[in-house]
Amino acid sequence: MQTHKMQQKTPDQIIHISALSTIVGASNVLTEDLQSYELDWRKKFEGRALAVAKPKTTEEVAKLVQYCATHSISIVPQGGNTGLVGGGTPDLSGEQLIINCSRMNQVLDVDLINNTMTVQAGCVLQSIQELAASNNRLFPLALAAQGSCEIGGNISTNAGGVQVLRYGNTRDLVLGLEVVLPDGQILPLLTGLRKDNTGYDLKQLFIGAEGTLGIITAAVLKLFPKPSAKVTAWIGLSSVPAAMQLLTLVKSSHSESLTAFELISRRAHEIVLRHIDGAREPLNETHPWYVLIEVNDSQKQDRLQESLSEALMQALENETIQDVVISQSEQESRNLWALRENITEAQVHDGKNIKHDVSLPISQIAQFIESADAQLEKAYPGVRPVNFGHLGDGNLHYNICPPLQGFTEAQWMAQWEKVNTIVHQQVARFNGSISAEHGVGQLKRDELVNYKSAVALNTMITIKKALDPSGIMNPRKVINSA
Ligand code: FAD
Ligand code: 2HG
Ligand code: ZN
Repeated sequence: MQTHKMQQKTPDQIIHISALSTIVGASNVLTEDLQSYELDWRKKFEGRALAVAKPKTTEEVAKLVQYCATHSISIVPQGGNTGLVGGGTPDLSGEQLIINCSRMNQVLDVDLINNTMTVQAGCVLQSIQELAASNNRLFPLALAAQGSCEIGGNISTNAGGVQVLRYGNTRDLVLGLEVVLPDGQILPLLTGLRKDNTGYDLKQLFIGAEGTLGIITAAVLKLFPKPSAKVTAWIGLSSVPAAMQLLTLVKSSHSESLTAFELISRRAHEIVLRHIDGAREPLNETHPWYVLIEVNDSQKQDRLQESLSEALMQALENETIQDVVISQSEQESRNLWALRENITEAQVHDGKNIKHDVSLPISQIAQFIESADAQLEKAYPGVRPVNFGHLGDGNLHYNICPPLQGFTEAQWMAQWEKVNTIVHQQVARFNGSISAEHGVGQLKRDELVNYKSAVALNTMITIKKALDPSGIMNPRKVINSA
């Protein structure tokens, strides 16, 4: 990786860095080799920061923010830096302070009667899942970046992932929060109460705010019973309408046991087979579409396996589906999941693509795909949509690769806005949203004004100005409030 030398600092900046160092310790204010903080996961957004401060406690965060507020220094909160919309990347000014929460990784409490876990914001998602499991509980937020994303980042993006169908988005998994406001005050909402109607539910403002309203320092998370049985199936189908029919069928046969219903196009699957070591074709023949289903429950493993087999045999008989393999062990389940979860990583190796993270009424998905495919083909003959996503939630990752000939990577990236416009106009036509789960960040900020009502945008700006009148907290992310 290319290293970046420290930019020449002005006398004022040197004073700031020294003052910040007295708050968190000199070794926790980084000013050199910042690329892993200044560049986003996809290498699409890159900025230059004044420094990266790495606090350990809420009090340190509060002092850092107070200092920044007093000296008009803009702040970019950051967790694991796996975000896909540039929300955690600073601008190019070299004047913004990244406050990275990774050292705030303490578990503060596990309450097995209230079924809650209280954690600092820098806890890595996978470590939270593992601690829940070791206590015979489930923390159900799950996504491919779980080994490096942090709960503060998950909450700030209201992350979705692969179990939303059963357990909801991150918003549904948070009972309480502690937040440092843009003036440095600590807002104490760290409660594990399941009922609290004492006025506005303030925590909701910060969930999904992408760090624009304050820095989340800790959270109380909901835990669930750990399922005793889990079955995964990989299914080959001929069309998206067939996948939608299957969704209806499995919802009625397995109702709340259905935790995941993921759609994968043949093109997405081929990319994984091509680029991911150990990836194997699970079915004998190829199919235009695949669905990965997971059901879990507190019944016996063989009973759950039997009931899912029965439902899928019925779907085979009536030709809703063409073929199916059902996991017989935890390892087989993991292998099937790897085929789904590695799509993003495999796409990185396959060349640059133009991403879309859209949500639609589930009933409109097939028509949306047909219509968006047709519009893109008209504009770019031979274009290759790589379609996959959380069909059970109506969430598609409709990522567009260029035609095989005619575009260099740079030329294709230059089409980003035009391709976005074509796709997002179809999203609007079918009453969808241009950001289902990844957020807005800088990637979709300017486009948002075309798809959200003026009243909604103005209400967002009013809230931003009320909480952050000097605009220091992650400025120019999500909305332009200046
Ligand atoms: P960062 O990237 O560091 O930050 C994200 C945003 O949150 C930024 O705006 C940042 O300013 C803000 N922020 C971070 N920490 C705080 C804090 N403590 N207080 C206030 N603001 C803060 N997302 C999904 O929803 N579903 C998926 O299935 C999914 N799969 C992914 C798969 C891969 C391979 C990758 C690379 C990403 C995926 N993502 C997915 C996107 C990403 O992982 C999530 O958005 C994740 O929640 C970001 O967490 P993070 O800690 O990396 O946050
Ligand atoms: C997923 O569902 C993530 O795997 C990433 O949300 C989607 O790469 C993407 O576009
Ligand atoms: Zn996703």
